[in-house]
Order: sequence, then structure tokens, then C-alpha cells
Amino acid sequence: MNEPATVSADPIRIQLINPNTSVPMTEKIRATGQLVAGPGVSITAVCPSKGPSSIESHTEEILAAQAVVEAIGEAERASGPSPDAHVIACFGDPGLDAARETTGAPVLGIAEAAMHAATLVGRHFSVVTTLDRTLGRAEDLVLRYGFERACVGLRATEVPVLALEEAEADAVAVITDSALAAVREDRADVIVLGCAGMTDLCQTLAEATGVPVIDGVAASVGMALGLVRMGTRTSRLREYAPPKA
Ligand code: 5HY
Repeated sequence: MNEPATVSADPIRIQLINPNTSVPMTEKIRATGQLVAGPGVSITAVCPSKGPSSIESHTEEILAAQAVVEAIGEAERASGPSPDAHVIACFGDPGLDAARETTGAPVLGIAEAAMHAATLVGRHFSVVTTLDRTLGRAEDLVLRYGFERACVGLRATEVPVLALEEAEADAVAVITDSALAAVREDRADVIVLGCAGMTDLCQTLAEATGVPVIDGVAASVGMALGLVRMGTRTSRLREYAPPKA
């Protein structure tokens, strides 16, 4: 085992990065993170002041990746202790590889963490997400992370990311129907939420479906905390060695 972080008297610090500019969504993400981490862990959540208000296209994904790398750089350059881990709170995991080059602190993407968590508590999961146009990216991530046997469905609800901030009953009903259809038609026994903005729906959906519902924000914070406590950092050998710049 590596030297565990718990020998330090300093609180563990986890930075959550929402790469869209929605402040209410960022606050919702922070609240979930703090709930999962519990007292004694410092959770901060940041979002860029400029850029897309939601990440729903490949173009926005590139801007999100840039925002993620910048947020990590800023946190590491700031005076005072740097975060012990970072979470990319956006389901496309924008900039994940670049982020892992940028810092030796563990960086978790919510899609990767959620898919891992789903396979620990069930055999087959479906992703329930926002717009149909984001399904290609989700499919790519399933393949990239090696979950093609476990993932039995990718379902779009056509509820846009920012509509989740309005917490309309209609949006919740549509997402619930999609999750129920995933259990019934895909034969999923776990649901993965495909958007950070769905973080506050996890409990409601778990109650409605009767199966575990994995919110990647919660999963990432739990896993990040575990890695920090294990004293495990990102490998700096080969691919994730620091970049030239
Ligand atoms: C997310 N977009 O988690 C993704 C979800 C999506 O702004 N936050 C965003 O719809 O792809």
C-alpha cells in the first residue's frame, strides 16, 4: 500500500469541476459531493465564468475540456494546499486524459466512475441521459472504458441539460419513464444517470424504479476519496507524463 493520506491532519480536498457556466448546477453538484464526502472533507465546486451554459455538442465538449484543464491548473497554482483529487462533473468526461497529464492528483470523470460503480452493484446498466445528440459520445465512452458487455441501453429523454435546473415535474416524469423502460425493455438492473444536472434526481429515480441508480457525481466523489485515502495517484509513466507546456 502507498502512504495513506489519512496520516495527515489536513482535511482531504476534492475539487469538482462543472465545465459549463451554470452556477445553480455547480451548487447542486457541490451539495451532492459534500453529502457523499461527509464532514471533515473539503469539497469545492467551480465552473468557468465564460463559455457554454451546457455541454451538449462536440464543439461544446472541446470548450469544456479546455475549462477543465484550466480549472485544474488554477487550483494547483493558487496559494495554499492543492486539491487532493479532481472530479470532472460532466458526463462526456471532457478533457479527462489531458487532466490526468496536468496533475498527479487523481482525476475522475463522472461517466467513467458511474459505469464502474454500476457494475459493482448489478450486471447490466442503461444510461438515461439528456439529448439524443449526446448518445454518440456516451457510446464511445462505453467502448473506451470497456463496458460494452455491461451496458445494455443508452436512452435519450430529449430533456435539455438546463431544463433540469428548472426541476419541472414534466422533466422528472419523462426521465422516470425512460428509467422504467430501461429496466423493463433493456433488462437493465442498474441505471446510470447521464448528466451531472440529474444529481438531485438519484433518490427519486431509485424509489420509482426499485433498482440502484448511479449518479456519477456521487460515485466520483466516493471513489476519489477512496483513492486519496489509499495514497494512490495517477501514473506519470508514458501516456500521463506531464505535457511539455
Ligand atoms: C453534463 N452536459 O453532465 C452533460 C450531460 C449531457 O452540461 N453536463 C452538461 O447532456 O451530455
